Amino acid sequence: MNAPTQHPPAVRTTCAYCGVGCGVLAKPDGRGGAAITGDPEHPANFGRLCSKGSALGETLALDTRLLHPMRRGADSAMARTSWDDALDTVANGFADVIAKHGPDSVAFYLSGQLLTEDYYVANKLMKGFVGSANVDTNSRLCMASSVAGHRRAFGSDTVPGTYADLDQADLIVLVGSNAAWCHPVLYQRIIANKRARGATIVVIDPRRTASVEDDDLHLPVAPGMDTVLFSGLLVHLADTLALDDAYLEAHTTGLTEALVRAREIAPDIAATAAMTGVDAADIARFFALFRATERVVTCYSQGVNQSAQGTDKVNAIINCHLSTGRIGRPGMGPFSLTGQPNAMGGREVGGLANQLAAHMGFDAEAIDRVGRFWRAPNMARREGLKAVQLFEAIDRGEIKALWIMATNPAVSLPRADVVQEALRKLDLLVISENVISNDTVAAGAHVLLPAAAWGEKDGTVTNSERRISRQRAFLPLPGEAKPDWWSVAQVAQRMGFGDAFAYHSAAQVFREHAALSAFENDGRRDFDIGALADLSDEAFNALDPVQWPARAGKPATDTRFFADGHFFTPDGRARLIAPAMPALHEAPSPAFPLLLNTGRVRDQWHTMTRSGLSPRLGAHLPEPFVELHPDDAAAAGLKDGGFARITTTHGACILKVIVSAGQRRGSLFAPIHWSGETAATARVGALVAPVTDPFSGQPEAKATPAAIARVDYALRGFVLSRQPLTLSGDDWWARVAVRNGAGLLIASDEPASAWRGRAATLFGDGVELAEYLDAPRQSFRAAAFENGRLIGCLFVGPAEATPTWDAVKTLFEADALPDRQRRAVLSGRSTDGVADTGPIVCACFGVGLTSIRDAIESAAAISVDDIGRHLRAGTNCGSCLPELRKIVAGAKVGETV
Ligand SMILES: Nc1nc2c(c(=O)[nH]1)N[C@H]1C(S)=C(S)[C@@H](COP(=O)(O)OP(=O)(O)OC[C@H]3O[C@@H](n4cnc5c(=O)[nH]c(N)nc54)[C@H](O)[C@@H]3O)O[C@H]1N2
Ligand SMILES: Nc1nc2c(c(=O)[nH]1)N[C@H]1C(S)=C(S)[C@@H](COP(=O)(O)OP(=O)(O)OC[C@H]3O[C@@H](n4cnc5c(=O)[nH]c(N)nc54)[C@H](O)[C@@H]3O)O[C@H]1N2
Ligand code: SF4
Ligand SMILES: [Mo]
Repeated sequence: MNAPTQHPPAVRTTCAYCGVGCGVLAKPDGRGGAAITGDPEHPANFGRLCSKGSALGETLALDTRLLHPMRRGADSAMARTSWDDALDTVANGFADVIAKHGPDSVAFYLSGQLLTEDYYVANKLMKGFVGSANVDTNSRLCMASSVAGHRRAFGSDTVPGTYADLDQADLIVLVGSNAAWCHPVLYQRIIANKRARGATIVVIDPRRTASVEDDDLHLPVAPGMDTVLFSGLLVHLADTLALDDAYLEAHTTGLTEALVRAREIAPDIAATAAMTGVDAADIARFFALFRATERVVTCYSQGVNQSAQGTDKVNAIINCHLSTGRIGRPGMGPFSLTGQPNAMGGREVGGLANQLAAHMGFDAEAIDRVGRFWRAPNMARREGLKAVQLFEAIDRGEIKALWIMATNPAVSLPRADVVQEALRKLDLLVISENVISNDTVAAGAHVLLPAAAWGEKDGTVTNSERRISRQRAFLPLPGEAKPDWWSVAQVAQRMGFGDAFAYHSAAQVFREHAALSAFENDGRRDFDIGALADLSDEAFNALDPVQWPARAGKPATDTRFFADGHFFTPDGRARLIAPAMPALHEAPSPAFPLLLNTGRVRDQWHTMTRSGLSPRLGAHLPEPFVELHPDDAAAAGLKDGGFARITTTHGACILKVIVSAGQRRGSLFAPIHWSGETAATARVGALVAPVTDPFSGQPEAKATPAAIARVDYALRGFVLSRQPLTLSGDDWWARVAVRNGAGLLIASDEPASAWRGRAATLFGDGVELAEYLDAPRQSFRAAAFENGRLIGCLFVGPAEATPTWDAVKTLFEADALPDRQRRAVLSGRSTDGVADTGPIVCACFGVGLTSIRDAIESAAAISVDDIGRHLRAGTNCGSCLPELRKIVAGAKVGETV
């Protein structure tokens, strides 16, 4: 019947990952997979994809998926159940708790990875029908400070600019944004502007990241001190008569207070330099550049938002744009880069506990308006609990029933171990998930609901430039998976709210959401997509990417906001805000002398439930690590490639050490991606303090006082197996995706002889083991064969002579091995000349550092372009170009990189 067609049509959809919101063409292969390419017609990427987007096809397998509803039995074990039973359990469970303890004893915890339609239905159920505003989202950990800053300055949560501004700017300031790794396609657009038009780039980040090229100005600001820098800039602009007095007079209020405060915080360049730790000459250069350049875009992300002073940082930045009138015109403006694919959609529906719906707050007029529109019997009348407070209330037993959708809080919230324990206290924990296990599921759900995943979902997402794009299904729903909006609507119906939740399609939900945005709006609210409220199902299916505002009856002309100088405050004027004097929430102490900064790496996404499935992505930075400055490493006796225990008041981790001069002295950087599922001891969120910004409630994730100490393991090595394996005991391990199997990188204090005993247990009885033990040298190698097929490898050796796995991995990944290769496995080399390419730099073509260095040393390549011609590295998605440039530059000055 449904035989795979030879040339199935490509489906236009949107990338599963970041807020750039790239258009993707997915061509199903008829066997559950798909070929993925960039959509040349999508205005966010014009056909480009980064390494993560390009590898989406490697993440579609169903092995780790939750495919059926599950319910916890009397014996505490999870067992498969019917949708009917699962939905009844959720509906009755919530109704019981509400009846006994009131509406504020229940909560939803949502995510910027939900579709707008999922988000809308969940928000409506809680805020209009349950009668509580306890709906918060992982956007609280992500964009909340930008939202609060926008609302203080503009009276609305508006991102004024568009991506085209990045093509037209002459100065682009990246503040707390590692866009080269986190918004790669946008970063390539910035670099294209630099190359073509000579735009200048300034990067403000305590670390020298991949986003800093040699000729860029890098200001290694002391953690948390951005407000000082931008206060100093405001003072400089005022003192050098660079303010736009006419604009300030016509369109703003608050300059005097903001400037008086800025002078208190940062009276001059010397004071700014002293507090930020940045060289005074570099600060002067930045100030002069900003002053002299009309077309400036200031992009900011988590180095700004995720901070105990995040909202003030946002306003300190916006103050500089408002006071120079550089907003709402081509090539200029403050630009908050959103993280998740639908961070913006979540804000549009009101997914945050302090928003109601459609960019309306909890004023009486808005409550009345939304209540009438929804015909809601039970409107929430005040703000609900924000994420960190919400989980504290769970820990205290005040919240008794929680529904988590599309987020993994037992990894991603501060004090993640405490969060994981708190979840166990709930009377009812419902989790809607794509995967059958993660650290949150491991906390013990009562009901698990299988959700449609990327590739199966159907609805809309909004990117950083307010552009709404369709995510379209190109694969059938597997097992009994269902869209998230469907499960919420089903539960609502079972709670007695059938009329308001009789949805049968995403299109129907979208139309209602669009109608609410326009309801009694008349231009008073920024968010208005009334023009889309009457889309037919066909038109919704065919919808091209569209930017808001899209007001009914108004042509979509210039999509920048504030070009007319009108803002959404009561008096229509923008507000300059006086920030507080910034201070670290907790200064380093003798016990915890360093500051732990946490963030992202190029090829992993959050808790790795999707990106962790791709062998290509796993090759770039395969192990959880901590990066620190050579001086701090020397003081702690740490060596590059060794291990260290990082400790804070809240928890501890053991991570691989990377020593890098790009780190600021006194700072540690550790990625957030590894969890209890993917590593032995790398739950970095467990170390983070639960401190929040006073306005946004967003947690500080970049500056927790920490200590570091060396850890030595006697042996190091790796395991490759066809089935995923876990190690018990005190061994250190990290899981890595490999083709046709699973990999573990390991470190251990058990002697080689003990590993010989473990090999048989690891690979199972009845396999044929080829072994090699050199006890005096502490080296053991085993290859396991089943019917002549290589099914496992275990290599351990002394830490000074760690066996590398590249050649063995290549042999293992090949499905059928010729005899001579089979014999060669234990040598750790291939006889076919499969060279050890070294750590992977280019994920698209699997090109490693050794190959690149060889090409440079043999003079075959002297530039990044040559490397592309000889090895293809960097010629597909371009995500590795920043690293290639560093390697070439390093080789030129004879450095090792
Ligand atoms: N590869 C990849 N890309 C992603 C994601 C991912 O998981 N992986 N996640 C997406 C999501 S949800 C988000 S929110 C974005 C985040 O994107 P980014 O915000 O760019 O990423 P982060 O690495 O969290 O932090 C950015 C930088 O802030 C710096 N920083 C720390 N403290 C300070 C400070 O006090 N001041 C300043 N100026 N800088 C500071 C850090 O050193 C870091 O380099 O990325 C999105 N894109
Ligand atoms: N220390 C520290 N902590 C941080 C950060 C940091 O920089 N430092 N960054 C913060 C930020 S900005 C963010 S955005 C968060 C991200 O943190 P999380 O949201 O916790 O991380 P994810 O791995 O993206 O979790 C998404 C989960 O939802 C599932 N999922 C994906 N799509 C769907 C879907 O459509 N439906 C359903 N039901 N499930 C789905 C996935 O399988 C996965 O388990 O982490 C935050 N935490
Ligand atoms: S930049 Fe990369 S991760 Fe982000 S949307 Fe585009 S392809 Fe996806
Ligand atoms: Mo985020």
